[in-house]
Amino acid sequence: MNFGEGRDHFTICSVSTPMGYGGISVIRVSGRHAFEITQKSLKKKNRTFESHKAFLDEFLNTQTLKSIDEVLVLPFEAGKSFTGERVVEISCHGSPVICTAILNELCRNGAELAINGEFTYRAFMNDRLDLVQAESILSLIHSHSELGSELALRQLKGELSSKVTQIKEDIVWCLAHIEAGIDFSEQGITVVEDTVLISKLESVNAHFKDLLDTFETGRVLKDGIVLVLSGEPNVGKSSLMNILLGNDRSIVSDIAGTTRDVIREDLLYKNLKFTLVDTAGIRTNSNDPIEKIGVERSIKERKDSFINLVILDASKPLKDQEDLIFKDLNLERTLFILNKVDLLKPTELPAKQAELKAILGSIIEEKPYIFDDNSLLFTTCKSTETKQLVLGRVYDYWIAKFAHIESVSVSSVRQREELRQAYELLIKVINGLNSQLGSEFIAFDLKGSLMALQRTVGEVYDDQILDKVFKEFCLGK
Ligand SMILES: Nc1nc2c(ncn2[C@@H]2O[C@H](COP(=O)(O)OP(=O)(O)OP(=O)(O)O)[C@@H](O)[C@H]2O)c(=O)[nH]1
Ligand SMILES: [Mg+2]
Repeated sequence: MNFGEGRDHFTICSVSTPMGYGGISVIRVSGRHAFEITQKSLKKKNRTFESHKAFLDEFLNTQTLKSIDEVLVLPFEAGKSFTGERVVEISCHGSPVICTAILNELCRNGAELAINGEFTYRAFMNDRLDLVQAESILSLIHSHSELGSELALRQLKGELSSKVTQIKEDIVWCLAHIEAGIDFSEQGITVVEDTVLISKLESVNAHFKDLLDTFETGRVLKDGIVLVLSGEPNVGKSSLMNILLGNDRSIVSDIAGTTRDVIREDLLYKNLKFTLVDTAGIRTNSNDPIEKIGVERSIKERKDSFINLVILDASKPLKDQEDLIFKDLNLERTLFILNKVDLLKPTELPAKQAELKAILGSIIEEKPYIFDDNSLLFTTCKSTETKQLVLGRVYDYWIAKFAHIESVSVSSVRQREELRQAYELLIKVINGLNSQLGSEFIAFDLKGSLMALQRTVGEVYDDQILDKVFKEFCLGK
């Protein structure tokens, strides 16, 4: 069954605040009969339900005629509510017992219990918001940081949707002219020159590319920054993890191979969520099967990180490092940390830096690697200032390199996939125009691109997509 199938005519109800004990709870009722259903259980009969005007009343059990609670009732007329239908919000005292009793009563009066996301689904169906905005509500509820919720709010206000709409309008203009050109071709009339179409579509594509490039930013704001700490055993990965977190989450010892498994912990820094991942020390000469599994996991984790923090022991010759430490490393996203500098004299640091550059130069022969000074940091876990040093560098340099946190961004995989499809079809269209491909073929691809854009905002949709989007919502939303 598809989302909400056959339920359109139901008046639905649900608790919209978390189920638990608190100051108040809010129960939402939405549908054509929301006012009548609520009225049936109110003590005062024949109330006028005026939109946006709250009133106090007693909510009764209609069978026993006993009062369930004193409630504040806030009606919304159809067209003036979140769902677009008649809505009543009932604020009662925050108790699961009271909420359940009120829900039972509403159901007895003719309402149905809502399913997850059904209120937002109705808002979408009644054109109160588009699919991007519906998804942003989910992001807003689940965002882990202030910056994440800012992005979601900007999307909810329609910033991303309006960018998509601008692109769509340009494509519609081109499509209309191409189709008119097909109609008039027999009379030998040229409606628009190909050069005009090409230049218009190329400028559309440039905007498009910028929008697609924001995906990483969107993910960073929505899901946070994953930092994976890897390196040989005993270099101080777990010590650094603890310093960054400000607590003793990982076990630290001078025994090589202390950390066996992957340890994850979140922290907030400058309103962004970071996920730190401590891993088992990478070495190849161990016969311990459990440690070997740990090493495999460390290497896998590095592939999924936003930034790799590769920790090296600065007090030892760097040339003795396992080659594996540098293998399959995405150098564009690697910050080398030379730890334990407290064991070195400050005068020794430049030589260490040169040593690392030489190693990287010799190991990464196939791809010439330009060593950037921002890719290296000297640290000691003996100092608490190390936290600011590491996170500051990641934030100021690395995040700025890959994410533009001020811009509106695409944040869901679904949106990105639809937009990418639209973008690729547009490139095909431009190539077709450049090689004088028949107008019918060009129009076909341009329509495909337009459809993908319409799917992005939900102007056209398939039920499976709606199912996926709305089932992620919590009950009462
Ligand atoms: N002098 C000094 N010792 C450090 C520093 N950082 C860590 N250590 C010590 O180095 C040893 C190993 O530290 P860990 O943090 O457990 O190292 P690890 O990289 O997590 O090691 P494994 O879990 O075995 O892979 C401990 O005795 C730490 O106290 C540092 O900056 N300076
Ligand atoms: Mg460790």
